[in-house]
Amino acid sequence: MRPLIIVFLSFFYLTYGGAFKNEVIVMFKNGDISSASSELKLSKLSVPEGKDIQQFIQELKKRDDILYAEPNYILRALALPDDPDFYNTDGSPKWWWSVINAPDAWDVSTGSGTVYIAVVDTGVDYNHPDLKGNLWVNAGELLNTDNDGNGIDDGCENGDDGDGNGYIDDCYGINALCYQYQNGNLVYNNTLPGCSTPDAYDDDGHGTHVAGIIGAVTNNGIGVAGVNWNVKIVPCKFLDASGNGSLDGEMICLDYIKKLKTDKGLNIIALNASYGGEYPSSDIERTKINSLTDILFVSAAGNEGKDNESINFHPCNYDLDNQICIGASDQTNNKASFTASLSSNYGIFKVKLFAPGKEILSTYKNNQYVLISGTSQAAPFVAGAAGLLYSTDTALTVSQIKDKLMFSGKNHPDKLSGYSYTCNVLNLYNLFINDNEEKICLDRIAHNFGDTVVNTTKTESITVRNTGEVDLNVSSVYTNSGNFTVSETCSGTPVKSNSICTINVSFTPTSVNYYIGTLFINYGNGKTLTVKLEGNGVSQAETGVVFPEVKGSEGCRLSSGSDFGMLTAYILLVISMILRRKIRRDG
Ligand SMILES: [Ca+2]
Ligand SMILES: [Ca+2]
Ligand SMILES: [Ca+2]
Ligand SMILES: [Ca+2]
Repeated sequence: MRPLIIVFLSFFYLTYGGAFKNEVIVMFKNGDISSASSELKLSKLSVPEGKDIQQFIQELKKRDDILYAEPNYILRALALPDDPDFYNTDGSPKWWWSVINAPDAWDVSTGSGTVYIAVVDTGVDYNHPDLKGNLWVNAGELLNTDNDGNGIDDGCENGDDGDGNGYIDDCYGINALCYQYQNGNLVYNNTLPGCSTPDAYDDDGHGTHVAGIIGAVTNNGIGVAGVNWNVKIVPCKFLDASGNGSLDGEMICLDYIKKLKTDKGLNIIALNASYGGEYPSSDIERTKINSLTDILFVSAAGNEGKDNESINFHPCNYDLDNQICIGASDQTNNKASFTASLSSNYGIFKVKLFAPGKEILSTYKNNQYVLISGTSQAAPFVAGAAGLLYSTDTALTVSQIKDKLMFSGKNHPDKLSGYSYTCNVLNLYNLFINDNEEKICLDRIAHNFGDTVVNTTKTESITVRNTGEVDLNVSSVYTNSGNFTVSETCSGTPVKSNSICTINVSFTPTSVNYYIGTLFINYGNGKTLTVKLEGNGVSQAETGVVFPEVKGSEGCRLSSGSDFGMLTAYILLVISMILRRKIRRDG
């Protein structure tokens, strides 16, 4: 594909641009191209200072001795990995790699072994051959001896804190289930439930799957590809062999990751949090996440098909500056359905970006590969993308990385309006370009005004957000029905990136009738987004029903008093990991 595109550009570069150096390649006529033995003589000329490359080419073409003159186009290695499970049987990449345009992104960067990403989860199978090379190993804990010959470095099983960082035998991260907070201290106790190993060995598989999406060893001829071909994954386990954990375990992991960054200097730039639960906002959890300075906390939106604007889903809903919450999309860039009853959670403020999360193939415990669906799978695509972006520019701040991830995504306002803040789906290649596509996202894609008395008016505001990196230009807004009228602040004035404008739509039924209409929003040089409108015209008599007052039930109210011992309450709340549908890979 790529060579064909380059030929195309060489004919149409005046219109289409294309990447080239400020140099011109010329082919001379005196090379006698009719002679098969003759070499075609080429020369590379720098464009003279102050001269436009197109002008320079036109001048060269007028010379009698020059046959062709063209810009010196930049060609890149066509990075496609050799991992067999990167491809479908027909040779095309798996859909999720195509949707996020990974092959083009990998021409720019395949990651860096000096970039660290934390996976706080069920652990990681650190013996998996498709992960091992991309896992961080705590060298300070190793003794490089194996006196009992069991294949495990003695430093990883001698019960000593070899590097003095406060954690026993943490060669491959820690298992937070082996620790408990006592009087402000963290105490190690290997008899605690779930403490099968002191390190973050994965006895479930979920964390291993997440880690493979972020950074399976790629182009190694086996298994799957990862967003980063090179990266260092730092695991911390707080979810048990059933995928369940609690807030105290999560806090132990967040402390551990923070210490590795501040005390050991590991360049951890993102933390993947593919877990969550419906529980009230926790000041402790919020404070700890917020204290992860210079680390992007990537959380999953949840798998219950719920609106996170109306439920307490945490940690997604903290919506902190150093946090980004991710929904799951499918092959068609729609909000993903996982089963008949389960689908991605959503939210017009809380869920910032969508990423692939349906039947994703990745690494699994015990040297396996499996397909799993969920927002647990979507989040690590984004955590991985943060690492890939950072690998090309280590001056980027967390806030810059977050903005780039959000606003460089591929815009699908017809599918994701009402479901996310940006209506964008992660796009790896766009991370590396100045993306000048105009993007839009509405807070809904349809509105029903309901019963409305004839010849009265109901008005509803629709919020339009610019979710691209350039100004949004709305050229016109109108409806196709006189019963739906518009007043708006969008057209005529450019809307800045991440800013909003408002469209007020009014419904005035003129008879007892059911009305439908369409709102048209024209933007971005020829694009149109439509909103479905409906309303029911009723007579005054039909609306005369008086509803009885409904009183809240005292018994159902949640106590929020501090004397209740909220920390204890939270710790008792089970945080379950976000998934549960596993599909064993055939063969
Ligand atoms: Ca040993
Ligand atoms: Ca240690
Ligand atoms: Ca040790
Ligand atoms: Ca591989």
